[in-house]
Amino acid sequence: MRMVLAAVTMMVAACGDGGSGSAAAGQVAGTVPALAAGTTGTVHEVEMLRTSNGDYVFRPAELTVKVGDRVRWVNVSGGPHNVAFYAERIPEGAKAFLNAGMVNRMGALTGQLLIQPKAVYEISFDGAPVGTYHYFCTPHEMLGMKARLTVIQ
Ligand SMILES: [Cu+2]
Repeated sequence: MRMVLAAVTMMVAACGDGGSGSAAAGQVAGTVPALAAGTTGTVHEVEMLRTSNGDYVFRPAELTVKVGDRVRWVNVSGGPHNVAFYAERIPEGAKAFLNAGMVNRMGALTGQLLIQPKAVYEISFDGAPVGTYHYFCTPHEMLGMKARLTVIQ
């Protein structure tokens, strides 16, 4: 019986998607989540929210990621929010890169609105031009909902 249990445990571990909280932390850290092909980097989360002061913010407002990483924006509160990049404030070549890589765009460099709480929007920076990307939230730009992302090699 003990051997059967061990075999089942190994199968779950091999799948890597069992949602098992009992796996050793070291094993989890070495596991690459199922993402788009070629994406092996870290996933960074940025919250989109309305603070208790009534400010609309991306948190963190400044983030540095590596080429190959992904950024996942999460609608926490105060939505709808989105991610839209300033065409003149992104690196050379980034416009074409983003327009090709942003899913469900509302327009050039403009991601879809996230309406439901906890809705997410992800962009892979695999192959992205390095440099600083300035972006904002279309509904709340005038309220100062702006941030920047720096992509390094
Ligand atoms: Cu917003």
